[in-house]
Amino acid sequence: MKIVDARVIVSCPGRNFVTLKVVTEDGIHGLGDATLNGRELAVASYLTDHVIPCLIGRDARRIEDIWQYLYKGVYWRRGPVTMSAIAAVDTALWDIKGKALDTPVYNLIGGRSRDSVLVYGHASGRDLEDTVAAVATYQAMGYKAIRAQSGIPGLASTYGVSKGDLYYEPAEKGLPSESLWSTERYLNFTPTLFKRLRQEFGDDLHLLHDAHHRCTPIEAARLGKSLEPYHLFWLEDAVPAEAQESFRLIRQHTTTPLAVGEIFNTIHDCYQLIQEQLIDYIRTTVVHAGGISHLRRIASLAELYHVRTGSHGATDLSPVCMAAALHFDISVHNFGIQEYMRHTPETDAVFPHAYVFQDGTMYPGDTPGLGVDINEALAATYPYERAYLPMNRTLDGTMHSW
Ligand code: EZ4
Ligand code: CO
Repeated sequence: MKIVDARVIVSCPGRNFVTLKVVTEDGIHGLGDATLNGRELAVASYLTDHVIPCLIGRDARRIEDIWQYLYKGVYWRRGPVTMSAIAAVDTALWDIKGKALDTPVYNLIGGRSRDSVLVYGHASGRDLEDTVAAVATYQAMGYKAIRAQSGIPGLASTYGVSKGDLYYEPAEKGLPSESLWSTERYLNFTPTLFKRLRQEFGDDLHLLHDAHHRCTPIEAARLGKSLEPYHLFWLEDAVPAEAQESFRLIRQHTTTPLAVGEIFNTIHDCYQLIQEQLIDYIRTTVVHAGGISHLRRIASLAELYHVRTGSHGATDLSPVCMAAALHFDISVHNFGIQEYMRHTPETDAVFPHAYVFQDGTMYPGDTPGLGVDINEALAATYPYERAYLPMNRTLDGTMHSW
């Protein structure tokens, strides 16, 4: 089953997506997401200029060999650009294998371990009251797990807070904007928010929170400790995670469950966190951590240490990644939760898919392969538009961790 064609499709149906389409001599095609927020064209070039020429003529059935060929066979290993490109190839090959064998991808990777996949949605508001209302809206939509982010008193804008509608897209067209940040104000306000949410919604609703890598370890420890009475499902990205040992300090001070890893690319970024049991959830994703094949290796290591999966699923992870994530989630034993930020109707029209949301959970569908496709003609009507996430400075103008 030779690969006869592969091409990269860049499209902007509301936000930029990079999609790899691989075609075999039998006429089967597979898709892989290769979107790297704000650096999309780097991955597109990596694939088009350096990977695709080496793929043509290879046997699409040899997923593991092709993964190792693109990883071990190349001098430059790891990094988000490389690993997103490898992920796209790997995902497309699993899609092809499923179609060739006429079965959903989850059946190729152990079969279903559960009936459906628990997901969490993003509720946010400009202030506390607004956030309470947003959580109520998500609960009414059926969500059993909700991430709550709020504007902070004294700060003009806060990352993660929607401008008010369901389809929140954090990347902004044009050059990056800059926001002002104060960890002190954030740490003073956040326990008040969760106290109120527990009063309002009771104990059963799962509440999550994302600190977006903005605290130092001791600040994160204080945050985790101050949130303990409100028993969060998790506190995400409490610190920038280049230094895995930062989590030792946080762990010594708090029982709030910790999640990290949406920007990790390989098992090498998280094996220490997992083996020392410094985290509870690993957030690596199909698209940014080397595809379904590598994500399964991370999950297998995590399972040994009681760490569960909680893959990133923001809007910059395309419906192709979302479909692949759901096949992974439903099959892997130590699944925890899946992030699910709804894509816009424009995006969903470009990527018709079999997965569905119902009662706070998702199901990947039973279509052979991943159950997702791309409408190339429609994709072509949305050309690439430069866009970035906002940046962050402290109140005195110093650049702060993203
Ligand atoms: O900042 O997807 O958990 N979700 C998040 C997202 C990320 C963006 C980065 O590309 O943190 O909003
Ligand atoms: Co996050």
